[in-house]
Amino acid sequence: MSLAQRTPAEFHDLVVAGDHVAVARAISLVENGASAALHSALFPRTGRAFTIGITGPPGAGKSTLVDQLAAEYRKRGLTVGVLAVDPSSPFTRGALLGDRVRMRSTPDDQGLFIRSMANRGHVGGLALAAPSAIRVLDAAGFDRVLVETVGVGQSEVDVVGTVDCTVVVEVPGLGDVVQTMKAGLMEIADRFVVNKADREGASRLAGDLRRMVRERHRGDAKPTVTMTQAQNGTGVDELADSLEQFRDHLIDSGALDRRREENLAREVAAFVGEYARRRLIGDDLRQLPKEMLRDLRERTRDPEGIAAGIVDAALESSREEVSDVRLTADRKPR
Ligand SMILES: Nc1nc2c(ncn2[C@@H]2O[C@H](COP(=O)(O)OP(=O)(O)OP(=O)(O)O)[C@@H](O)[C@H]2O)c(=O)[nH]1
Ligand SMILES: [Mg+2]
Repeated sequence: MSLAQRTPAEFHDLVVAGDHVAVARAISLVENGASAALHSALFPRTGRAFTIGITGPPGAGKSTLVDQLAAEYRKRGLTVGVLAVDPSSPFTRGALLGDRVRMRSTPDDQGLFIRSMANRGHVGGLALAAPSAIRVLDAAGFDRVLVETVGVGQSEVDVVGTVDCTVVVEVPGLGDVVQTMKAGLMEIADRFVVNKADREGASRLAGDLRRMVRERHRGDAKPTVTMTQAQNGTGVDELADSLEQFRDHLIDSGALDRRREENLAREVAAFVGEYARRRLIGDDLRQLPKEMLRDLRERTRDPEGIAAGIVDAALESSREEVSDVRLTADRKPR
């Protein structure tokens, strides 16, 4: 039976059973923003997977590393879902980095699912679609979910705010620890990886990172620094060990629940913004009232002031509606 012939409930059951075709379809629905029923059906089934974001500059070897890490987890008997979140257009990136690695699932391994996600202009963009796609993989029962994304500061996608653990991948020759600090990576990294350890300067970079962590990091779970050669898998088992240690720490200390609660609350805030925007002004910005467009053009009111006005007016009128309803109810004859 094809997916199209299934009822929504049957479809959801297939996703939860980890059926690769159904999972792929569910992620497409999420990407296209047409999935409210799917979200509410799957959400209660989530929270089991440990989700790991792998971030770093273009060409650092993230895909190669994710590939190897997924293989390492499979060796350990764990199932893995992989999401490569790619905010840039295939035209610029593909041409720029002709040697980028594309990950592929092995068709006969039901325990490994790989999918890439690009911004196809859906409302809210990847920032809102990515956490939902991660949850599809979580609901599908994958033990570990790996999410590849380019580093902060270069991307509108804040995958970091949606995963349980963030790995920052650095490579020798692309920068130093001062840049790491400036880019705010110290704050987001739970684990550092120095990839391309076969290259000159790798040991020095790792040493500098370790020193920086010792000096600057507060809290009990200091980020580790692991050197890897993703190309041949060297260091990947050590990385998996350190990720599993971090997971144990998060669970034992109760920090995992706190982190997830914070992430979900942040997502709620993002959705409030998105829904309010959709409800109040829609997708076609030329549909803004003519006098607002004129005020903007003539620079008599600034964008923030107009936005605040729109939201305040909507809240005001809904408050009036509510009190109307109450008045009517009060007047009901007994
Ligand atoms: N020398 C060396 N090259 C590596 C290593 N790991 C990956 N590479 C190479 O680096 C290039 C880029 O690797 P990718 O895995 O595509 O890097 P990426 O970070 O996913 O790149 P984008 O997704 O385009 O940002 C490829 O040619 C890899 O073969 C390594 O440990 N040593
Ligand atoms: Mg990649």
